Parts: sequence; structure tokens; C-alpha cells
Amino acid sequence: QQEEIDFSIQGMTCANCSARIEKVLNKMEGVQLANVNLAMETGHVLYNPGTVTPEDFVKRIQSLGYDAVLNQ
Ligand code: 9UX
Repeated sequence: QQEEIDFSIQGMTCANCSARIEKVLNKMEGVQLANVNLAMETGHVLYNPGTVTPEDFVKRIQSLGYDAVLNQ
């Protein structure tokens, strides 16, 4: 089972920020693929909805000191 979500990310100021968020998201249980775009300030994740939810991505990103808002 696979779902995808797009969201915006605030607070990234250098390429290490986006790489860090991308790495952390890709390590989360249930995440198949996560991409973070610094210039666009966006994130895109393919995930298993039975294992993890978009709200979990927001919380994880916030725990790193950034903010994220899910696209509806
Ligand atoms: Mo670049 Mo982001 O030095 O927290 S990693 S600003």
C-alpha cells in the first residue's frame, strides 16, 4: 500500500538543512521515498499509510527545528 503527500517546509537556509531533513524522513518507518527541495521549500514523501502518517512527518520535521505545512 502506498500513498504520497506534498508539503511546504519553512526554515531551511542551506543545502545541509534540506539534506538533513531528507535523510531523517527516509529513515522513518513506513517511508519508501522522501525528497526535499531547498529552492522550492517543499517535501514529497511516498509512504505506507498503515505504518506512518503525514502528521508524523510534520512532527519529525518540527523536532529538527523547522516547520512544515501539509498540502491539502
Ligand atoms: Mo546550514 Mo541548516 O549550515 O540548519 S544546515 S543552515
